[in-house]
Amino acid sequence: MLIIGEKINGTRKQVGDAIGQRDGGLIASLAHEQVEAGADYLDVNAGTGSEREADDLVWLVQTVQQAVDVPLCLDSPNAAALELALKAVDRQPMINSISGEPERLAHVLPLVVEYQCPVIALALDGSGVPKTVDDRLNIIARLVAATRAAGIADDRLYIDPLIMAISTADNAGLVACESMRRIHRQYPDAHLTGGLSNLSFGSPMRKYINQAFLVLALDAGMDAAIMDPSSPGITPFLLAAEAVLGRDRFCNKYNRAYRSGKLSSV
Ligand code: THG
Repeated sequence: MLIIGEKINGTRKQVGDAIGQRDGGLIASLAHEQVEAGADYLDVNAGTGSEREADDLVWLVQTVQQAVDVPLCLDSPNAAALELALKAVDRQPMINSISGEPERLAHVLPLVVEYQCPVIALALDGSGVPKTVDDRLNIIARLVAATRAAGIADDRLYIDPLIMAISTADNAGLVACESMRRIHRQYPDAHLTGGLSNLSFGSPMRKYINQAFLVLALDAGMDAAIMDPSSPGITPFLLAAEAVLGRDRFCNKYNRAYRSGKLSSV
């Protein structure tokens, strides 16, 4: 599983305040914490579409890059902010995201082509949150038609079914898993991602829900998760589930983690 660390997100109060005050220390510590816990990419999200978003995102990029060496997942619907962030990165990032929203597709897709980077394709269009699995598949079909027409190979796509919270829709986990299964069958070369902890928004003891969902999502074909790798207990769970599902050759990763003491801190 490719791990995209979720914690540098301006919609979280503490991070939003740090961005506003240009408090690089807090951002650097979140970067270190997630990389030490196994993040392959760090998601950077400045917050909610303010006029300052471009400045904020570029500052986040610079601050995170000074702290750690992993590539970034540039999380913004705003093409102008993404473009400035793309100019500021040291190593090839992932773009988060394109969607079926016409404006966003028209402005962000050319950046994906120009910078040749991997991109998250989100099952969202202009008509609100898709309700059913079919709605999601229809949006993704239109998006994949657009990326293919732009010459983007399917294996550069990280398709995201748009994971919702079980506290507001009790079938949200089922819809996410079924969508991933069908996307995987239909686009076998594409990757599958999503915001793992979206599912537990509004629930108590979120880590248990995140852990259960991680296992089911892995089984449904997810191979890249936007998640918090520093959440207590999640890493042993992830490694064990990968081994159980035959996605850890000779159980090498699991055994190595055991030998280096990473399985003992549940
Ligand atoms: N798809 C894509 N990008 C995304 C999302 C997605 N980016 C944003 C979001 N969803 C994923 N990132 C987060 C970041 C933080 C949280 C949830 C999703 C969150 N954090 C809790 C907090 O701030 O306290 C702690 C989480 C926990 O308790 O486990 O909720 O869906 N493409």
